[in-house]
Amino acid sequence: MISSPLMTVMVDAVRKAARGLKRDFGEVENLQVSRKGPGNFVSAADRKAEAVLREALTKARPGYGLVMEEGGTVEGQDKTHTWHVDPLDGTTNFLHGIPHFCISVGLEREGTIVAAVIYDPIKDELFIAERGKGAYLNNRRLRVSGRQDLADSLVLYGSPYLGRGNHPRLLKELATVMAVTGGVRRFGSAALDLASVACGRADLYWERDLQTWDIAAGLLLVREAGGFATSADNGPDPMAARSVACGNEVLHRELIALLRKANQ
Ligand code: 2AM
Ligand code: CA
Repeated sequence: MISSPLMTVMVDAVRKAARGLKRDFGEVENLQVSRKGPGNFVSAADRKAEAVLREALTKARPGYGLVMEEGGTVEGQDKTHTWHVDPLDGTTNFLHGIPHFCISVGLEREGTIVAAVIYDPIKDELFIAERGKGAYLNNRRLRVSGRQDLADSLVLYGSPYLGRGNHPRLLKELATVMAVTGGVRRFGSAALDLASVACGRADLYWERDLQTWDIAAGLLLVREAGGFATSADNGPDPMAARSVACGNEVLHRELIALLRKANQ
């Protein structure tokens, strides 16, 4: 387990915001049957969670900048530190009453992610990592899977929202990956997908058209768990590229080759 003042700040903030989200999720389940659905209610829940996170993080570290899904970018006096905050990753799941979503908070220091918290309030799973100190799920140290054969591997992916990204490209990539791997899953939370690779539940994950708050925390989890994470085009900086491919060293290399082949 990691105990540091920084981790305490992050975990406290995330747990506080999660209490509200969990309560609101209970309400969403009741709203499914209404004609309009729970759309506005979910937007409000998302904004409330973000406000809680923003207040707690800013109170503890006043000068740090923030990049938030709802509130956009807030410059801080301290130009070396930036929080990347996703108050509700897996929004579509939440909206439809599917219990698979999380809060994700990553801290960037001069271009490097140094601390990460991802919390799934439904499963009560807290994923944390600090650069150089390892990654943990609750109190257990994490390690990416050791599988070496694509044929045995479970692969996660994500697809862009309607009207966004490049669907034909994804379909080519998916066909290429599906043809040679053990199975594919599309769970709908980039942060939890990265966390799943970090803890060895899934072997590989790739997705394009993401934002920094979707992946900041998860990237550190994967790397601190001994995994490799690049952009989907094998670039060194997924945050800049807004895409990710990750897994253990051997399977990551194979995934990159498959994605390249699909795009030829
Ligand atoms: P969200 O739930 O916060 O919207 C789904 O594939 C995953 O990608 C989710 O983590 C989703 O975050 C994220 N995502 C971010 N931008 C996206 C986009 N343009 N299209 C689809 N998913 C996106
Ligand atoms: Ca997100």
